[in-house]
Amino acid sequence: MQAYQYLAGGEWLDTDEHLESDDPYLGAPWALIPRCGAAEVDRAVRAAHLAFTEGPWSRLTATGRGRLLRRMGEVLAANAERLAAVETRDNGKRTGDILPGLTGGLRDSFDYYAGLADKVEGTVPPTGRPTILNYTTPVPYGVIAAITAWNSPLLIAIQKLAPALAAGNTVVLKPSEHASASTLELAEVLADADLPAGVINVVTGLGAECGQPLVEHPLVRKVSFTGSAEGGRAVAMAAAANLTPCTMELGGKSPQIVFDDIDLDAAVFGVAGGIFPPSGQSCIAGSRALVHESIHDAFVERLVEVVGEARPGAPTDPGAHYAPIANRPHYDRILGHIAAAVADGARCVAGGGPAAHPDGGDGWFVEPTVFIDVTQDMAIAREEVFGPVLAVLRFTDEDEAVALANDSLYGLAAGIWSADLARGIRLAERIEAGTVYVNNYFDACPQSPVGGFKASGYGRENGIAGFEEFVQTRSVWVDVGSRPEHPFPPA
Ligand code: TXE
Repeated sequence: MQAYQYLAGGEWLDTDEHLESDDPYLGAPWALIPRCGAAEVDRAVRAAHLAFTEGPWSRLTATGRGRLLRRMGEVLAANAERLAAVETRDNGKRTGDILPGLTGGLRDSFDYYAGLADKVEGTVPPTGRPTILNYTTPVPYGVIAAITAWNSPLLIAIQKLAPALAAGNTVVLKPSEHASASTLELAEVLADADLPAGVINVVTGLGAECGQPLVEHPLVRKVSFTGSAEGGRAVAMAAAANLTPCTMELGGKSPQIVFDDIDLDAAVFGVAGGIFPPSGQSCIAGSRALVHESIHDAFVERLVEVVGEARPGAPTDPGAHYAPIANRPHYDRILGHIAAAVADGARCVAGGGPAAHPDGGDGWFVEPTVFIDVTQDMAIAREEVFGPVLAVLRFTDEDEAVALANDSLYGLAAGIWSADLARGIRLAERIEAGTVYVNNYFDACPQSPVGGFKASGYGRENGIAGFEEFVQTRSVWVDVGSRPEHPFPPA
């Protein structure tokens, strides 16, 4: 099996113990990742702190950082095949879904923030004080703890690295124990961009053993977390001990609202395409379909036909309609949600359980599954499955659709399918979600901020907002023309 090391201060290091990482297509371990604890975390954080306070990185100008980021985008694209292959092996994500990002959108992240690095400026507020020069400047935090989830480790890590480094911070990455390999190899690749040692560090291991000490470390100045709401709560509580600020990119239970004026195939293809290709393993997966009463039956009939045409395949196979679930615990979790939905009285009209492995192996495939007769009180309408399971509900008018959409702890994304764009925009203003799609789903780019409302998190990634998460404002008051009076003058 391939044995990985962790990265601290430019050195690749071993741990006494390792964790096995599974290949979900084989249903068997393929790699060993370091089981880091507090000692390894401390070594990585101190290396990041040293790189931030001394050495070449701390002396780089903003333009110099931008130049390095552009180089990072180049080496990312040059190593796209290698990185995509290791991520596919580690979490079963289709290679065809990873590659375009590495040569396109994620490379663009580095270029976008390279360009922004020396464009974010301070201000000179009009204080009205004749002898005072007051100005503000954006100041980097220092060491950023970037904790990521297993479904898209490269995408999630790069969305944090690019703005954090552009702003002048240094980073300690902690990928999920279920899929750490691609992040480790990303750090190896990015070192080819002549990054000074300690700017990017990677520790791997369990949330409680490795993630928690990272969040609690006194030299960590900001936490950027991507994961479940449950994980986010634990991290936010730990960060609160040191009053360390966080950004939280969490889960969702995103609705897709289908009106009776939309072409039926467009609606079915759009809704199915908004959850099933990544087997539902996307934070913004549109896992609730709210369908206008008048087209509900026709919509469901066509949806069942289309979903029935989905074929499982090897994640390296360009023809695979869907790939395995990323890890065994999550595979079991999804099957548990399906069983609970049946027990609650929802009616399964497509899928409903494990899918036959395309080559008869032991990997973890789940059929694209559709439930109808779902009511708002059912868990399948409220809890994030993070799997290929779509809950279909009915509505009769716009107000009911908005009420259903907003009746959720989450508020990450939403889709609106209607031929009436004015209605789409009108509803987008009423839905509690950080991203609303009208007649499309799943799009994203470095220029446009993403993030959640409510239990889906707080803070933003991508765009200028994503850069501003990694700087804090300092205000400086310079007295240029007076001298202090005696503070306690005699009566
Ligand atoms: O999350 P977990 P997973 C969400 C998605 C789903 C979840 C799946 O909606 O809910 O992520 O990813 C570390 N202290 N998003 O299962 O378990 C853990 O080791 C410190 C939303 O990985 O929360 C892992 O590295 N760290 C997202 C990371 O947290 C801890 C897009 C996430 O683990 C910890 C993708 C602790 N106490 C998935 N406990 C979005 N909104 O953009 C766990 N970890």
